Amino acid sequence: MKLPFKRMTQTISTLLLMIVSGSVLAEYKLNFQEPVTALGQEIFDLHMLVFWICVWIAVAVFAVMFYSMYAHRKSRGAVSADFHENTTVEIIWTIVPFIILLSVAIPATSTLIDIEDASDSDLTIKVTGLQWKWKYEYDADGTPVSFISSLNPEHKLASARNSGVDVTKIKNYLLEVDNMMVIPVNKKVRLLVTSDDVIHSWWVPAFATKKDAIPGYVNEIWTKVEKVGIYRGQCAELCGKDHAFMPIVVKVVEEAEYNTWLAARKVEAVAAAAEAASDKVWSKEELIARGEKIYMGKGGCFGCHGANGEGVAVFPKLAGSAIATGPAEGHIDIVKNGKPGTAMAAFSSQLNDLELASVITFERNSWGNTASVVQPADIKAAR
Ligand code: HEC
Ligand SMILES: [Cu+2]
Repeated sequence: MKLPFKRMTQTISTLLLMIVSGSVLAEYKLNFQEPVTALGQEIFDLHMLVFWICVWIAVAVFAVMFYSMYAHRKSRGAVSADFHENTTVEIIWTIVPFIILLSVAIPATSTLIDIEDASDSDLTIKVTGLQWKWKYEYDADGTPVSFISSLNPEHKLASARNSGVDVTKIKNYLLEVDNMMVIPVNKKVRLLVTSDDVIHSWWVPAFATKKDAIPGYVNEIWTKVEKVGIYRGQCAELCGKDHAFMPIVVKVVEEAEYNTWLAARKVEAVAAAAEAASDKVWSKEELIARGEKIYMGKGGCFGCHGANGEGVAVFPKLAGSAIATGPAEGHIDIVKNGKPGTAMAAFSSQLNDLELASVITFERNSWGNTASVVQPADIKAAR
């Protein structure tokens, strides 16, 4: 009995300390994030309108209630009225709520129509939720440019129990990605949101943009950001073990900078496709070096299999594992096609042949594993 009570008092005093201490107060802010889109402002204003209507209703109702309890109390000899069916009262309590409802419904409907209106957009980006990262696809004058945006691995590693890292010292903790989504300022950007596995939700509070990413459906939203800057959000739909680790970072830049960025991405995309398609035979070292980057980055393999192949929680270790040290075919098969019904996804849609060969070779030749090298040609043969 004693211990829980002590813990409870400790928790309460810690909470009080947190509220009182200045450093926490500095980050403690009520209400929505400051909107940087006109639509966000509209939603914010609607929210404030409804909020104040609720506040004034509460004030009025409680004022009447407390006054009545005080003024008509029994000790003063108050006797309850016993009238039945008072037409005046009934008309008032029908009309007043009706007016209140109208005053909310009209602005709410107009805002809702604006939220849904993705017409006349300047560009379209496809956003796909994956466990646990986001994929962004752009159209660069007919050339598809796509990349995966995942949590900075250092943040992920720091988040582990006993990591020894003081996460309060990490800037934008768990809100930092390797590849930011980039959009131009003052342009209407249409987003087509979907998912490859479970339901996720793409949410950037400063834009007031949020939409569920549902496998098999393509949902449409739009945003038009009026201020250059970096904005952060998160997946807002509980989507499994690493739900808390799939942040969204959007960099809003001037149009010229956006065009330069997209052009550079286009060159990269063309080069990567050519590289993956070539029949080049890569050295083991080259493949391992590339593979490690994919393991720790784009592939996100370390999130389940551990930075040192040691396995995380229920996910299998790869150091010395039967598949990672066995015949290449089995290893290629599980990484390409995944294992249905488990958390092991099919990576053939996320990684090209060269990337698959690299990450597989890396796993086969790290943490004490010494298995065969896998070339892009081997992956192609297995496709
Ligand atoms: C979301 C968690 C998750 C991620 C991310 C993940 N895996 Fe897996 N992986 C699993 C699970 C679960 C299994 C076990 C499947 C089973 O039941 O056989 C597995 C099995 C494997 C195996 C077979 C291990 C053995 O010997 O049984 C290999 C190899 C593998 N994964 C490679 C990868 C690679 C490469 C990546 C990154 C491109 C990756 N995994 C990313 C969850 C994950
Ligand atoms: Cu998610």
